[in-house]
Amino acid sequence: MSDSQTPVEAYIGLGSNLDNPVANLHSAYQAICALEGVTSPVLSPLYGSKPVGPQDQPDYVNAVLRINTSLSAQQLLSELQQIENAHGRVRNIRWGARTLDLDILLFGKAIINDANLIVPHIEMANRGFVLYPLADIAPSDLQIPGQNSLAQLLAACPADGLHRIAE
Ligand code: A4P
Ligand code: MG
Repeated sequence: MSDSQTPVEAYIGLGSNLDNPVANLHSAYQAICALEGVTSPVLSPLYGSKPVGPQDQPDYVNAVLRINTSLSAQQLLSELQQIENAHGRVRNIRWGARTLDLDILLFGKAIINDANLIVPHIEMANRGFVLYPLADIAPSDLQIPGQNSLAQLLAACPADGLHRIAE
C-alpha cells in the first residue's frame, strides 16, 4: 500500500493491436500523465511484437511507462481500466485482440496478490515485449520483487521478432 506522502515508482505495460495501435499508445500515455497523483513519466521506445496467445490477430505495439505515483495500486488499476474503457476496450477473448491493454507490471517493491490485482504482473517474466522496453527505462540493477533481477530475466527471454518501430 502506498503512503500518500511518498510516491511509489511504478511501471505500466501498454499494448494495442487494433485501430491504430501507435496512436492508442500515445493517447494512453497522455491520459496517464494527466492523472492526479502521477508525476515524472518516462515512456520507453515503442516495439512491434508477435501476438502471444491466439495467433489469428494482428501484431501488437508495446511499450512500458515508468511513473511516480501517490495513488494506491488499486486506485491506479481503477484509473487504468477507465482509460482502457475510454479507448473502446471490449473484454471478450482472453489474450485476444484489443484496442488498449494497460497492465501494472511493478508497483515499487510491492508483492500484491489481491483477487483483481497481481503484482509483479504474473506473465511479465515470460514476455519479451515487456522485459525489453522495461530494460530501456529501468535501472540496470532492477530487481523484480519475489523473482530474479531484470538482467537475469532478460538473458532467459528470447526477443522473438521484437523490433523497435518508428513513432
Ligand atoms: N489483473 C490482475 N493483475 C493485474 C495487473 N497487474 N495489471 C486483472 C492489470 N490487471 C490485472 O485483465 C483481466 C483482469 O486482470 C483484470 O480485470 C484485472 O483485474 P484484462 O485486461 O481484462 O484481460 P486480458 O488482458 O485479456 O487478460 P490478461 O490475462 O490480463 O492478459 P494480459 O496478460 O494482459 O495479456 N501479445 C503481445 N505481443 N503483446 C501484448 O501486449 N497482450 C496480451 C494480453 C496477450 N498477448 C499479447 C499482448
Ligand atoms: Mg490486461
